[in-house]
Amino acid sequence: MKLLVINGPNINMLGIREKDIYGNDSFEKLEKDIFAWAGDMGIRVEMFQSNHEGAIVDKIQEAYGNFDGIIINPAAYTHTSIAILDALKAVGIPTVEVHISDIDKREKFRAFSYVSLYAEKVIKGHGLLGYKEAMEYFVAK
Ligand code: CA2
Repeated sequence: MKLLVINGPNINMLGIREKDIYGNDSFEKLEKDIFAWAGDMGIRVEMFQSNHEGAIVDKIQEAYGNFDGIIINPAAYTHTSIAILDALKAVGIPTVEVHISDIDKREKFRAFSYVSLYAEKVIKGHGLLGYKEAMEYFVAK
């Protein structure tokens, strides 16, 4: 099984500020953890991070026919991007949406997610372990 893990804008800044919300771990630590978990689970993962909406749409389109699942934390684009929602719908790849924080318990504008209209599972507020949970979900499927 091959999964594509996509992280949106500013996730590469993890561990630098807002540690009370996103924790102390860096983005590099998250990448290392994801590859280690993938090794343990016997699956392959590719990781992609971008601060640009169009680049994320391009990556989702390129995933067509090449991945069994997508794990996506669209970050701020969660709440704004119909383009990312449409790209996910266009490729039809099973998708799990992950949020490090619990977006339902923060500012009102974070509670709505376009991507949730497509994602078959949404994991929020479980910190970086949410990505592991998403991987386990695909393995169990
Ligand atoms: O909780 C999540 O995973 C989010 O997707 C993270 C996004 C936020 O816009 C979403 O509403 C919820 C933010 C990504 C990281 O932002 C940082 C800001 C400052 C310092 C480090 C990271």
